[in-house]
Amino acid sequence: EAAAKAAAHLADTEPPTIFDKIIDKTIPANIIYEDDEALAFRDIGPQAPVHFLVIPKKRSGLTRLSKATEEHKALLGHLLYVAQLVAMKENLGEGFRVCINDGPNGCQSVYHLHLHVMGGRQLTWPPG
Ligand code: DGP
Repeated sequence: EAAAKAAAHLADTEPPTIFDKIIDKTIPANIIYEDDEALAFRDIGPQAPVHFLVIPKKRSGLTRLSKATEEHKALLGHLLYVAQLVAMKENLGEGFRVCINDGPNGCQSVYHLHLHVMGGRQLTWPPG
């Protein structure tokens, strides 16, 4: 019963997104990293010479970062770890930026948690 409760707690209440089709490979994406839990692929509208997204393969209720619960802590850590792993593979040793847009004020457009990783040029601060 505890497991069922946990599953219900993590259930998605919002519809699937375009990222589900990228995960199941029914639409193409330039995938640059994949493991059991995470996928990284190049953003369709790059804002820097290198711009990729890191997403969980199972959304697990994480339509947006603000939906995170205790159960998501290990996955969140893993996504951040993958972000730097792939950044290093992409030769971003001079520096890069990791960004998560949350909700309307954060300009989030796809409701499946994703980390933006951008680099390959001098980035400016603050972002708009
Ligand atoms: P956000 O605004 O943080 O929700 O960013 C969503 C990002 O997803 C945006 O930078 C563009 C990217 N994106 C949307 N649809 C696709 C797609 O079909 N393929 C790829 N590669 N990226 C996509």
